[in-house]
Amino acid sequence: MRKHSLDRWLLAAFLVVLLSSSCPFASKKEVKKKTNNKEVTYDGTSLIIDGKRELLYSGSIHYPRSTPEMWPSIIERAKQGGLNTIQTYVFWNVHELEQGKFNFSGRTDLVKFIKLIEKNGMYVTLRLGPFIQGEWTHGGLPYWLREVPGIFFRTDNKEFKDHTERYVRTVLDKMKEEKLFASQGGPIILGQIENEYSAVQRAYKQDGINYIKWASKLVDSMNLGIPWVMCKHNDAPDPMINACNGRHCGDTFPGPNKENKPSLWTENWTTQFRVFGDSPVKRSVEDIAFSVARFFSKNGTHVNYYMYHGGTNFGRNGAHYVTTRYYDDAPLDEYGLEREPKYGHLKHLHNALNLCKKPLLWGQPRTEKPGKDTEIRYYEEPGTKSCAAFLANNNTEAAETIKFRGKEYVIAPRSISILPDCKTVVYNTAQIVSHHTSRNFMKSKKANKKFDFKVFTEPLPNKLKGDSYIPVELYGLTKDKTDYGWYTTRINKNQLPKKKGAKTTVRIASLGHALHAWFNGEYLGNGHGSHDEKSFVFQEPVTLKEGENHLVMLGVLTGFPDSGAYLEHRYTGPRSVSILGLSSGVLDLTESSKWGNKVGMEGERLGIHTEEGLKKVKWQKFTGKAPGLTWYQTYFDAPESESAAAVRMSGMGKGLIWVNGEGVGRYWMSFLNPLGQSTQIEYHIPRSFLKPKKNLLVIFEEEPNVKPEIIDFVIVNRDTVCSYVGEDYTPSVRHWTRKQDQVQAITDNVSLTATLKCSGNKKISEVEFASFGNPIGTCGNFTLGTCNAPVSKQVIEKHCLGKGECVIPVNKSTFQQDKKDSCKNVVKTLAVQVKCARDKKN
Ligand SMILES: *[C@@H]1O[C@H](CO)[C@@H](O)[C@H](O)[C@H]1NC(C)=O
Ligand SMILES: *[C@@H]1O[C@H](CO)[C@@H](O)[C@H](O)[C@H]1NC(C)=O
Ligand SMILES: *[C@@H]1O[C@H](CO)[C@@H](O)[C@H](O)[C@H]1NC(C)=O
Ligand SMILES: *[C@@H]1O[C@H](CO)[C@@H](O)[C@H](O)[C@H]1NC(C)=O
Ligand SMILES: *[C@@H]1O[C@H](CO)[C@@H](O)[C@H](O)[C@H]1NC(C)=O
Ligand SMILES: *[C@@H]1O[C@H](CO)[C@@H](O)[C@H](O)[C@H]1NC(C)=O
Ligand SMILES: CC(=O)N[C@H]1CO[C@H](CO)[C@@H](O)[C@@H]1O
Repeated sequence: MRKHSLDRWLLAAFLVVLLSSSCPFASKKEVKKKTNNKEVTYDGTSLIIDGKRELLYSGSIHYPRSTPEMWPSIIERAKQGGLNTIQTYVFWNVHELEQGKFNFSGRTDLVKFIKLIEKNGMYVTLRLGPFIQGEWTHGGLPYWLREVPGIFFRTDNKEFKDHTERYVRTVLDKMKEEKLFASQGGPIILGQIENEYSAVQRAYKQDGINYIKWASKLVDSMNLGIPWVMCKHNDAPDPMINACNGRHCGDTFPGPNKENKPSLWTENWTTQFRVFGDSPVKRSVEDIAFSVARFFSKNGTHVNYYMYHGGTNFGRNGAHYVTTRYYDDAPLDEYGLEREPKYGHLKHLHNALNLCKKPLLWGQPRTEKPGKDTEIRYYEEPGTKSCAAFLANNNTEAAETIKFRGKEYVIAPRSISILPDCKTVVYNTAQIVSHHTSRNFMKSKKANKKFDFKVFTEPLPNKLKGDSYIPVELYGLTKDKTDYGWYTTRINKNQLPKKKGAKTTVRIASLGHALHAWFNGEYLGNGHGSHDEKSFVFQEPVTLKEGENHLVMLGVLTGFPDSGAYLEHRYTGPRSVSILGLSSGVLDLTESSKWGNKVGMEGERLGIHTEEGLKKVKWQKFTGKAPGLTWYQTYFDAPESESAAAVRMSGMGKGLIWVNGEGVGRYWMSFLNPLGQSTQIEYHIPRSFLKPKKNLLVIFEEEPNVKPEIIDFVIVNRDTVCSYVGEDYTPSVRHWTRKQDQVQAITDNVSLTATLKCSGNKKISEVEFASFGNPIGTCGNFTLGTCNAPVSKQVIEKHCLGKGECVIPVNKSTFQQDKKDSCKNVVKTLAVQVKCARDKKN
């Protein structure tokens, strides 16, 4: 049976190839007729859903990186941002934590997540794995898989394929049972199997090719009525669609590997994920808008923002060294709030592209290159007036004038203007007319009482059992149950003649990730690697005493690795340990001593991060000073208001946080970036973790002498709202609509305006800055330039105070500069910053 329907699918695919290659326009018209076939198909132009072509604006949102309580708001905001598709990975290791025991409930309720998306009238792209990378611990593979005898991940290996098939079928059968595939009337339109495989295929040679063919056949043979993509895998076997991941797919993507496959962009990085210790980097929305416009100008019909909402790596979910906050710089920030203008400017871009939909999907592409840095790409539908153009200026320094169909257009430096009728500019990628916001962390009044910390310090083991001659590998020791593994050994001084005058030193070479060491019960200190250079050497002077000496090491993980070939064969933890400065030279303890081991902390074993577990140890009053490896606990009331909440870990070193037993994540304040700052200070506590009063905060801190009294709770808002609009900008795309082949203004006064908008029911309570002139800076930090219209502030106050949203015309007469302009040659910009607040009366 299966064989038979596979043939049918292949035949259908073959027919599409045939039609689209021999007679492209006939085939394009063909699909206009609505058929009963609800299967999702595709051709060289686009995906065809329920018989209709679509331009797809998709955003990645990962269900385990927020809470079910946050999902509705995040998905609605994504929809408001102009997305019509949500893409998520399926995280194998959250669903099958223990072999054979699948869990799809609570925080891992994938079906609920997909149904919420469906409720919002959006589509879903499911990226199944088995391997997902995604800065997720172990790239989404369950730990136990690593211990399956004879296993090699992601290659033609029976054990891996058997477990993968079981997982894939479990997930896909579940989706099918719930009728979630488009062919069943559900929202899932596209699937992805494997992930960025090109990156590792070479390592596996022919076995890699066999594996990918097998994976492709596996999902294909399930006849789910959706196409499958393989991203960053240019030679994806048919019928898998090869898709692009990257920042500039409009330029880097060689295109589909068959004429009948559409051009899809599955990961357009909205920023870069952050690791502890790295320098801050951001990706500007102008750059994202430029590359998305470019991709759609070059046959692209699907873009996916990776991430649209990054969220939080709760608990120990992050991959090695990855920060707990994930892609906070995405259009929706970690807390699910619109990061403006990234959110709004992309929303406008989607509006502009939608105005071009008909020519993009039905027209023929043409290109002209009028200058070195300029390019015209347009689509015309033969026999109609339908036409859309993209005018691109790739010069980063200067504006360029492009002449197109008898009209001249000035295109800002490195930008693309979109003309949905080949006449009217409705959008320019570099001119942001949507508002800006700046995020505020406000110290909570309610949560920050004087905390009464209690402490419990982990006992230091020194004679653990074990007979390994080398310190055992740390991933295998901890088995993803904890970040911590103990190592102890004994050295007998009497057997170690010391070199005269030389200092004895213990030297530990570690493969990662971090380490603490003690000698004869005394703390020697700690060391760590980084995401790019995991291994490090820790070296400290020690004093040997007569008889037995004890060396204790604590190997610390920051998550499992998530990329590269042979992931099942990664090693980490302390590797070689030696004593230097002996008359015998260097004593290699990895050969002359036996090592004892213990997995995890006592506190973890007893579960003292929970209310019940708490009682199992004796807590002491915190007196202002504590050694490392100490647990801290206290109670706090929920921060006021309904805004998102976070805890600022100032004063602390490195460890883990729980609130009411829920894992908030790993924190690492002491790993400073090159600017000397902690990489992440605030740690998100979802509201669903909190109750109104008496919330239990438990912290496990690795380092000594920290200052928990400095910790504070904050509420998060984006109540600082700004606008920054140049008088030469293109008015908002919202003025326009499309009627057949014409682009029409919705109003007859299309003029340039700046908009300010408060979130929630808040109102503009104060104008903090306003200048029509040449102000400088960014939202939260504007300063006056050399040119300023003195009435600026009054004008804004008149337009905006007391309103939830206001629109300000951006032109000279608004700011009374028609005659008395003191700097006539300056192109003016309006910069405004206001504060939003809840109306006191309500
Ligand atoms: C499934 O996972 C949820 C967390 O999302 C957890 O609360 C629940 O106990 C798990 N169920 C089982 C049967 O393990
Ligand atoms: C876009 O598709 C057309 C065929 O419809 C092809 O001729 C052209 O080369 C493609 N352009 C790009 C940039 O891939
Ligand atoms: C645009 O300019 C960049 C350098 O700024 C260059 O790498 C790229 O190839 C240019 N693209 C085109 C299409 O000219
Ligand atoms: C156009 O003008 C009218 C009245 O002057 C005003 O109410 C409306 O908001 C304006 N529309 C736009 C898009 O500026
Ligand atoms: C504010 O802007 C000025 C110059 O525009 C800059 O020197 C300063 O570092 C900025 N301050 C902050 C906190 O960003
Ligand atoms: C400038 O703004 C005023 C409102 O302040 C409006 O009446 C006028 O039409 C605008 N002028 C132009 C040229 O857009
Ligand atoms: C995951 C991945 O491939 N990331 C790449 C994103 O792009 C930057 C530069 O464009 C690369 O340095 C990263 O390796």
